[in-house]
Amino acid sequence: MDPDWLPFDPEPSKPVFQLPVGAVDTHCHVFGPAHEFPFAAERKYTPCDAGSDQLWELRDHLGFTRNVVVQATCHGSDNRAMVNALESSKGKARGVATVRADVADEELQQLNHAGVRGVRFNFVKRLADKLPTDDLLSIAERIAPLGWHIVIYSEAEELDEIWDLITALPTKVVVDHMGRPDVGQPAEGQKFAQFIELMEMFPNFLSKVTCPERLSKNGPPNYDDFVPFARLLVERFPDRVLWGTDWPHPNMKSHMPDDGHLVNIIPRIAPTQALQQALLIDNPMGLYWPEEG
Ligand code: 0GY
Repeated sequence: MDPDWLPFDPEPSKPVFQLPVGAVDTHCHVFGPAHEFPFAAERKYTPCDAGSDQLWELRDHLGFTRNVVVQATCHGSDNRAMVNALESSKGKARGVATVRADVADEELQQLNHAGVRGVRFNFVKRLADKLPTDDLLSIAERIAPLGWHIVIYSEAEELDEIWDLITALPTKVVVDHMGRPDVGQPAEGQKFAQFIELMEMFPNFLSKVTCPERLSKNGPPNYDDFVPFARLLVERFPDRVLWGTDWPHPNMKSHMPDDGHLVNIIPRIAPTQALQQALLIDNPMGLYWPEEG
């Protein structure tokens, strides 16, 4: 593990907000354990181990019913740790994979069978080497017939650069962490307006209203500056938002959040029962378990 790595909180508080039965944590990861699932040679960080058993313990402690496990960049395009987590969840987890353009059809079929429903394109330079646009488009064309979607991770400043590429994608597109806005700016201000415009212009786009711990400058336990951004999206696009913990919170440097506190933010960004039902159950179920709808 990197010398400055902050491990996840092993004893998060019990949230005061009671999650509705059926709630889905749509953004979490597994790391290793490294002795079983070694990290990728091309990784940009080496985390602590954070295996699926610990993730299921957290799920039960917080009161979630299901998870979406997003392939972490420290495992590159070796999806075995994530797939192992899906298998051990007994149907209670679906996944988002990382694949390269030369991925075999057979591997895509196996991932689909294991419960993968999307791929992630990571544009954050500190996390992953850039994939050529042609490769991304070819991956998009290969996964579209499976009914998968594409998850985009980028910084707000990169939106201009990637706009044409992401708006041309033939699938549903999920943007991580609201496109990482600067929450020191007003939520109604000019900078976030570009992201709202993206959501308005392209109805195939969804946003995760996630990562107060990463975006907030006010910090824990209330993360006040994060709230207006997430609430604006939840209220304006109630059927196109998703929530997740981001456990085990890779690359946090300022502090390690208490996951119970993160759950307590939900009623502040989704203040009515109808908004909570959409955010926590209907939207993720439609994307990851449509057959149960
Ligand atoms: C996140 C954020 C980060 C890392 C990863 O896959 C990853 O390594 O997603 C980050 O460092 O900002 O969404 O988990």
